[in-house]
Amino acid sequence: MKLVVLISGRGSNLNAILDAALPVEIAAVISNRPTADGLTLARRRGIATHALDHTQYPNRADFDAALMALIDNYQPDGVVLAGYMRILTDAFVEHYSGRLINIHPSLLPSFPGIHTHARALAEGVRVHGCTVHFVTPQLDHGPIIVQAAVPVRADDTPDSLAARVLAAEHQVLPQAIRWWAAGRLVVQNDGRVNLRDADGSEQALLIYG
Ligand code: NHR
Ligand code: GAR
Repeated sequence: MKLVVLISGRGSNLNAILDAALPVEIAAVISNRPTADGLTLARRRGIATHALDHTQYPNRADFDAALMALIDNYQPDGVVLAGYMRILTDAFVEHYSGRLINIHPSLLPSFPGIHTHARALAEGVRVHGCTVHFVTPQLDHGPIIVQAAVPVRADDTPDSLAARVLAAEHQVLPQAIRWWAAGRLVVQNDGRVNLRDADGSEQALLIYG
């Protein structure tokens, strides 16, 4: 399976994908922010990188069209949003329908969008986490592939909670890609994801402590 990974910043999820030594080819890493540390990390590993600066485009449609053209040069089987911070147009999402997944830092459908950790703390939830899902035009509402739950502690700050969730992200995103590359993910007609030949509760990771 050939993948293109989209990032916006640090790239720790990208790093987790690379460290997992998955049976996939990461053909390119693209960031909408030219200064993203994840680009440096990818370059060091000999992966083709591109910075496509969204501030240089007049609108989202033009930016996404350029992004699509860049991605399609690589003819990927899949595109992974790994900390990608720009909302994508319907045209983009439809072009990669069934070939686009995202790691989101909350237990969807709770807390779609940004600033998820601060919002989770403000609501007083006791369990938080992350979700890998197929991307659909409706933001953070696509078919759920896998989720990981982590406890929220009384003394958590958005940063301490984000760090706990991030460690969980680094486990479930490579796992989701492994399943995807093995052809085990089937989006059913009811919009739910079936994991072929699953032997239990593999699609839920529960972290205690
Ligand atoms: N696009 C679509 N159509 N559907 C999804 O499910 C998407 C998507 C684009 C990105 C990732 C998502 C996340 O996991 C994602 C899912 C960015 C924003 C956002 O508000 C929201 C959700 C996600 C990514 N971005 C602002 C924007 O104006 C910019 C915020 C910033 O730069 O800090 O694009 O959370
Ligand atoms: C991750 O927590 C990811 O879930 C989140 O940004 C972080 C990126 O970290 N994504 C979003 O918030 C998408 N809106 P990374 O660059 O180190 O992988």
